[in-house]
Amino acid sequence: MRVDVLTLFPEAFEGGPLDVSIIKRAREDGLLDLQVHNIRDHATDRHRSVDDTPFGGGQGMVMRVDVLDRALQHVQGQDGSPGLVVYLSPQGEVLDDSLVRELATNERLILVCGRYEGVDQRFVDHCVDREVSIGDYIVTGGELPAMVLIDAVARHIPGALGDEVSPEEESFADGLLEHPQYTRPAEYNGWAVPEILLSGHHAKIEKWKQEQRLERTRERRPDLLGDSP
Ligand code: 4HQ
Repeated sequence: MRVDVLTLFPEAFEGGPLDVSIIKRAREDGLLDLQVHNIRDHATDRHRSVDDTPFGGGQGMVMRVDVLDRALQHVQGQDGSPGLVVYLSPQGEVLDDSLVRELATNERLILVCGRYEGVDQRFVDHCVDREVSIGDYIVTGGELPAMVLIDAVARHIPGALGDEVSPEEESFADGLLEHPQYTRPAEYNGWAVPEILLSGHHAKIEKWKQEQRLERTRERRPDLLGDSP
């Protein structure tokens, strides 16, 4: 899978979470081809402007449609497939497991990261296929949301999880939270691990884990079970 990122801060993608662990290996193994591009390279005036004041007034600056469109056309021309163009914004549909899986079916994604007050609406209307939010809160730019999306999507590329993590056990598909986890020592500071986990009764342990998952989901995220909180 190829993922292109359009950003004013390409350095935000260097030496971060996409350069370690599972995602680092997926890139090294050629399963994920991440290409980061600087939107400013497509500015045309002598000040290399990428933003301007909003029509109709209001605070802050808006990213220019002409610069964004030139950047996008340039990047789309680098590959046979135009890719699915995704703009990260709080106005988008909220990212969840089903949207992550859907995005992961694309051979190419182009992620557009906004800064300031966002991008000119004409870019969204004419150039963007999907507007996606990582949740109902504001971050400073689309770069962190893009990294979250790339990480979550890359985990669904066949072979990306290698053999230390099973795609089956990591699944969110049955819509339940995970059971609690414990490791040695079996007792610390008088804090004991649930006895059942030390019993060796495999079937009973599996039943206990499933009960824990259901109980936790009912308690913490009843919305996942279709119940009101
Ligand atoms: N922003 N999910 C405003 C977000 C965001 C989010 C990114 C802030 C875009 C212009 N993006 N910029 N939440 O808060 O995706």
